[in-house]
Amino acid sequence: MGRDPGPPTTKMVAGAGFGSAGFCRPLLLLLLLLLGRAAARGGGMLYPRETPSRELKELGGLWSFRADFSPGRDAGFVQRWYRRPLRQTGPVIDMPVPASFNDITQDPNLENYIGWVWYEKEVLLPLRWLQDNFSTRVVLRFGSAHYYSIVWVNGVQVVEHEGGHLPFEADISSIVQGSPGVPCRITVALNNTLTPHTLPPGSIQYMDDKTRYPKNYFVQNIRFDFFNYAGIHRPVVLYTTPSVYIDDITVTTASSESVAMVQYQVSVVGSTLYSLSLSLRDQEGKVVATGDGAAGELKVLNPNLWWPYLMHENPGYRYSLEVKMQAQVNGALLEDLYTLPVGIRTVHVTSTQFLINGRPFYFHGVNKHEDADIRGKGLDWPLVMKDFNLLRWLGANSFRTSHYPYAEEIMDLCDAYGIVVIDECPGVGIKMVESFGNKSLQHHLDVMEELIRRDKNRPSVVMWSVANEPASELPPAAHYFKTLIAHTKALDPSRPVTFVTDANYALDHGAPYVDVICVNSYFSWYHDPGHLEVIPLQLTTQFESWYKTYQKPIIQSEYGADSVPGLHSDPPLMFSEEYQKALLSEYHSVFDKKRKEYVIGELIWNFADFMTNQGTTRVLGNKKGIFTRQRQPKSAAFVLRERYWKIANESSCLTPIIKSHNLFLK
Ligand code: BDP
Repeated sequence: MGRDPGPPTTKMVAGAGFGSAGFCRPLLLLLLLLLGRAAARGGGMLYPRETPSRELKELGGLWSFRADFSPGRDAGFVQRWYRRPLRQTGPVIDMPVPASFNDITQDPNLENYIGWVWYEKEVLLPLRWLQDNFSTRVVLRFGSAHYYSIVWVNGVQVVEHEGGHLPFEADISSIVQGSPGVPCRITVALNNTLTPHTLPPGSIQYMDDKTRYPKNYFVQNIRFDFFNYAGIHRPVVLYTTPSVYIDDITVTTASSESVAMVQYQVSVVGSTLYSLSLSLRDQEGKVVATGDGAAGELKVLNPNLWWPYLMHENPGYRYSLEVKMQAQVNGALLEDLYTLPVGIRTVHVTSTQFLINGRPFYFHGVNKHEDADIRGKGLDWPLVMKDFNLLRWLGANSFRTSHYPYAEEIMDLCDAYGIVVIDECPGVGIKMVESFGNKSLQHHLDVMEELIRRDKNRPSVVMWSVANEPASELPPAAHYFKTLIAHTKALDPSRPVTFVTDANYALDHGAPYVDVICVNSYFSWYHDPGHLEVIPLQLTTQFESWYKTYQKPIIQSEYGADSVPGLHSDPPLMFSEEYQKALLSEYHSVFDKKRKEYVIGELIWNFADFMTNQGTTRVLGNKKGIFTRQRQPKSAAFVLRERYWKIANESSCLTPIIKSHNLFLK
């Protein structure tokens, strides 16, 4: 049942790939030398929040920007652009942050650029951050930047980070506190080159046949199906903490109907002499439990549980855990306060069910992408809100963060609205044998560590996905996934772990280690194109083979068909809206039989159309969205909406409430 992935997705780097603007081997060497140096650091990565002891300054807006078009793409390092204002090094343009840089200008060379780009912002810091005898700590934090980042402040390198989609930060106090009143110049060098050991992997291929390609011509090969957008994709902030501060908080929850236990662990950095006190408040502001010390348990009587959307009249209930740290430093009292939203819920997997708070949960949802016109993968609030409104309109209760971690701001809304998440790391397109070696594995372990550090306290996250469609039929996949999944479970024993497969059930070397089988299939699309009549048999066989082999619950983690909006055909032909609808309906009739047994979810591919590399099967991107890239519904969206609301109404004991929500949402 494995799908032939076809030829590698190859991006021809128009203009940027040859001649004087070429990307020569030394640059790749520079990146290869750097890769791996920026391993996951210890400590926490709490989301920056304003509290009585912490201030926040957002650095969004226009930054100076310069792509390094020098032949080796290394002029920025040779000439040390970070040493002076970027505008003094050559021509700069204004670039919005957060956003991908690719689609902002009219320049195709920038759209397809591969190599180092430079960003810069000058900021003035409030004097009070700099004048209190070093008792304030100033931190510079990036929500994400794609792919490899090096950051300088006033010409001093402060952090290096490998990988997009996850946050990184640097304590810059010692640099800025020496010079109050002087603007703080933040310079970022970013490289979007992918190698066999990055996540996702990729490779640069030099085309040396002089009869067919100009000198120095190269392409970047990737084996994943979305555009490799690059830039500073998520918010950049400066925030403060006291010099002794709450570095990390870990919360896990257990509950019965009448009592819940909230286990906590708090780590403090900067001193060993401190005291900690904790209060848990409900949404009315009432303190329901208190505790102290770095680890302990809070007992909550008659808890309000965190329920998924459409499973309760008040989904997404979160308490506030207020953590207060006090320390004596040089005779002065330092106090740090941090408030963490906490949802109380449990997750269990049996051989046929996925249980949330002990009740069977059926995933009726979507796969998404962070993707939109112009901004690419940049966080954009209007788009985020529109997507959540569409999800709820659709009656979707869940999504998978295909194929990388999404912005923390998006995850916050999942927590708040009760949208259940399968949280996927950027392990997509792992197809080459060399991507299963130790170097790749070590990086993958680091990425899981960074992802879990970031999202471990989120009630919406019910399962980790360590990869999408790797070549798990290759023998080295056995050791790779055994190690990776064991590591993930050791980091977080409270959640099930999966990866998403399209391999044949009998050949998959990773499946023995997962808790839930997540399988993608494209019957009557990539296989037997045009033959809708084969779906019932092939899909039934797929489910039965997997279940017989593993006796684990199954999620149909992708299925779908491209449709060009406005293209109609009856009888349905491929790429028409009717074909997309008909294909979904064929799948649905099988899901309806198997969800009475062990199928625990269906996630459509995809929520919305999205940009990919150019290729003969892509029409301005992938068109398998049930919404267009501009978030307008195709006919299939209405089919899915009928279905999701029907399933929600059938499976809930809160039918009257859901019905009234339904009316409201209509
Ligand atoms: C699946 C991939 C997904 C693709 C989809 C497709 O997981 O990333 O976009 O196929 O081809 O195999 O539409």
